[in-house]
Amino acid sequence: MATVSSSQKPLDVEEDDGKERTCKRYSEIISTLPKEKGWTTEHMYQYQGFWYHSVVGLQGIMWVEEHFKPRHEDLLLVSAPKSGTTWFKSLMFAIMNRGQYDCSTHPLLTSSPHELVPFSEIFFHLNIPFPNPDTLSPPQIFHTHLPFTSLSQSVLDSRCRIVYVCRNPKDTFVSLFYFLQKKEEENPREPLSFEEAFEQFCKGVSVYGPFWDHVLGYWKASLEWPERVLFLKYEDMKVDSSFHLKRLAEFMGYPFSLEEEKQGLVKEILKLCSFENQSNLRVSKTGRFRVGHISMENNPFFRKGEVGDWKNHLTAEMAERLDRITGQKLNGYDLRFMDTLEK
Ligand code: PAP
Repeated sequence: MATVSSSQKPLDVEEDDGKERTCKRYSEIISTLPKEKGWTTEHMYQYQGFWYHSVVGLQGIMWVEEHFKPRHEDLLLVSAPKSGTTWFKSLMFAIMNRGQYDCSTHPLLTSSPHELVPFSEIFFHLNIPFPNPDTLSPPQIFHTHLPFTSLSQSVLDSRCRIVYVCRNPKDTFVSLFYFLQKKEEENPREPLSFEEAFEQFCKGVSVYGPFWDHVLGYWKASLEWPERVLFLKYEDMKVDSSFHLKRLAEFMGYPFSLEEEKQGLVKEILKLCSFENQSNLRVSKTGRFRVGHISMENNPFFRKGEVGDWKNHLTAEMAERLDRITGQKLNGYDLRFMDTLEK
């Protein structure tokens, strides 16, 4: 399969061999890749064993593979789409920057978490040398959806810490389907029906899918390098928030002191980042986030924020089928998903 080789070039699109030439080079590779009908785009492309939504998205991914070079002090948040990225971006930002802001002036009240923690895959499309690690003071938090096997050698060599968050496949599928529906107006073609999208998800043809391969890549890495990869679940953070927030802070290198705990800082951060609080902010309801010239509505990133909403959307047969696939794919690994909060 065609791949882009890793290099040590600086993180600067303009100093590259010209954006147009780079785009052309990537497009040539993309034209050779296996294709499938996309959920809301004409085609999805399979690259290094995973599926991608569009040519533009894949160009961004190839660029990250070639150029993204975090430093040792930086933190990388990784997630399969719709696994809790927005929530974990705010939690990690709030943990790292606590003490700098009080509750009334916190950037998380007026900015999208997607502005505060940049998404690496869009760097290429920004046309500016952003974010150039050499001009930013470490540490920074970056986010990517890249599968573990597609992380470049420079990410691995940096030995930066990686926080991976995942979510049960039934809620992830439902969340992804409705997110892409909301963005439908931006897409030229008729989106797949719920049933068609479900078929594709089961076959592994979903954005950054197969879902199970994405999760397993980081699960295995977390077992092999527990000091470098922290594996967290959306549902665990819902159920035992204080415990997992403290675990996250500890791993990031920002543990809560007893004094901070006594002052109620853990609870404060959880409240600030909660779905109830974040989804009701003006910036989330009507705002757009801007990174460089790219702008996107914040609202589609907040829907229900629940564990178990799949019950309102999947038939019993669909749920059984996904459970069966999950059982087969995770067979032999000590990894389970919680898909309901009911006992
Ligand atoms: P992304 O990977 O495309 O950035 P991501 O943030 O992972 O998206 O997914 C959005 C989901 O997280 C939505 O789930 P739902 O469709 O099942 O409702 C969204 O509601 C949920 N979400 C967003 N913010 C929070 C939050 N603060 N707490 C809990 N869930 C949240």
